[in-house]
Amino acid sequence: DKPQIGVVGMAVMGKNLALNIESRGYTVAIYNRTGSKTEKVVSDHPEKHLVPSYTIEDFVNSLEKPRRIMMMVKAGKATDAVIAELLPHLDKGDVLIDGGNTFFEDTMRRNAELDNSGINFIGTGVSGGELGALEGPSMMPGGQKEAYDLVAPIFEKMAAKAEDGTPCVTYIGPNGAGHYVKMIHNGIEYGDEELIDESYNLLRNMVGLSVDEIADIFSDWNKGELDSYLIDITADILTRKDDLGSDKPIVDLIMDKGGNKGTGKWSSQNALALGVPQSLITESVYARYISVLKDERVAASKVLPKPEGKVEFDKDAVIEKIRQALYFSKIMSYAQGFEQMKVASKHYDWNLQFGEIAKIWRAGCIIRAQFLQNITDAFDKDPELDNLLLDDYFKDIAKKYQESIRDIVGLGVKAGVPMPEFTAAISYYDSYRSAVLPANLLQAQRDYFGAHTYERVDREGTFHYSWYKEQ
Ligand code: NBP
Repeated sequence: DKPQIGVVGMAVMGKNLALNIESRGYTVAIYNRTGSKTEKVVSDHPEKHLVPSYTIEDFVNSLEKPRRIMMMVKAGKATDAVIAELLPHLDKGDVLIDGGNTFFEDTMRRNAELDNSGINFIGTGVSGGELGALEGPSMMPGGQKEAYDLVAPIFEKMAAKAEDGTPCVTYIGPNGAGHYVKMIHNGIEYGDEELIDESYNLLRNMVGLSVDEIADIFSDWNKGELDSYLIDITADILTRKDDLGSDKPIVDLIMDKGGNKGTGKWSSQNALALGVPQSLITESVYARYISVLKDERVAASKVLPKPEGKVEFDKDAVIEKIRQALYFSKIMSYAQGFEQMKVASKHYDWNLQFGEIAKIWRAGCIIRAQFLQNITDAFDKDPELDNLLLDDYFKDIAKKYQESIRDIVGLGVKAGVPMPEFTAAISYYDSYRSAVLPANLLQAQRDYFGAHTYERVDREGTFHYSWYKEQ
């Protein structure tokens, strides 16, 4: 049998995806620019139905038609290079898939360019890291619908399965829609991580708990509403000791400089471009940026004073309040993420299905969590829901937990523990629920110095005030 699909790129992700697809009963063609990597995959897995090629032409010719080719190479120039090499050997109707972490605008461009040559192009988000790629990732494919239908049977088999057995993959929309949704997924992932890290910081530096005690708390939290992959791995991380010999928690030996590969920044940049509030993801990006200024922070810690007052609280009560503040903030973050996707869907004409998106994030991906079922339910009840906060379940949580986050933000500020995302969460909530904001004064200022005009609340039209005329 000719291979039903081929994978280009035999680094960790491509290799594991190829093995995953093979394990679902397919023969998989494999190719890598550096041939030794391809050889190694085959020699490490002699029993697998893998068909290696060492030239791009042989690789393309080895495939069943219409060809399905999945690229798992470094996003950016490498993707363009691989497309340019493949293109002369492809036929109309073939389906090229980019599974890299590609910027969605690149996918829109490539989709349009390839469409002109009759080649289908699917840009798909793949989440779940190395293990997800091997055992079943969450996948967010976008491109020509008829092309997706040609790969759907394979994608559905290779994707993670939610508890109800549904594969964590669905057609997201045309051109860049899949990579866009993956970008928002990653932005939300940044936000989730920062919220957990702020909670840890409060437990450690305000409540004064040990790393072991905090590990137990996260373990407990993982049994309730916060049940999620990221809380689970955090609890595990906090139990781990130094692997180089001391008995210290490993977390105390890891340098506090946060890295990033840009997807959080892309989400924030896009939110700014579309005019959507996205303060939580953005604060989580900034939190990484300020963490990198380690030397400056160390110097500043010696000259800038800490708060003088002491904070007082009941320990058990404050731990529960931090849990509630975390869940409340997580809901604000997802409310903003889905709001951004709603605006993007209209702007780029994608017709995104938000309930389906929440559904495919229930398993396989890094943000998998029990509460995604609540988001799915909310959009099932009302596909046109303006904001998650208006759904009964989320409205009720906000009502029950808002006092806790107010208390925690108050205490944290008084204790001098930075909580940029908690603070952004309660500010967003208060802005969103305010019938009147001080933008009336803002409009007056703009009209005063720049004659930018304003609308009035009591009559139609555009107005300008004679600010420079004596009254
Ligand atoms: P890398 O992102 O490290 O890319 C390495 C692969 O790209 C190798 O196969 C390499 O071939 C190939 N490549 C490069 Br670099 N330049 C090339 C060129 N000019 N022409 C042809 N091939 C080229 O691999 P990865 O970590 O497996 O990730 C693959 C994709 O999946 C990336 O887009 C990544 O962002 C995305 N992703 C990664 C994760 C994760 O957890 N790591 C999760 C989800 C998505 P060579 O062997 O010849 O150098």
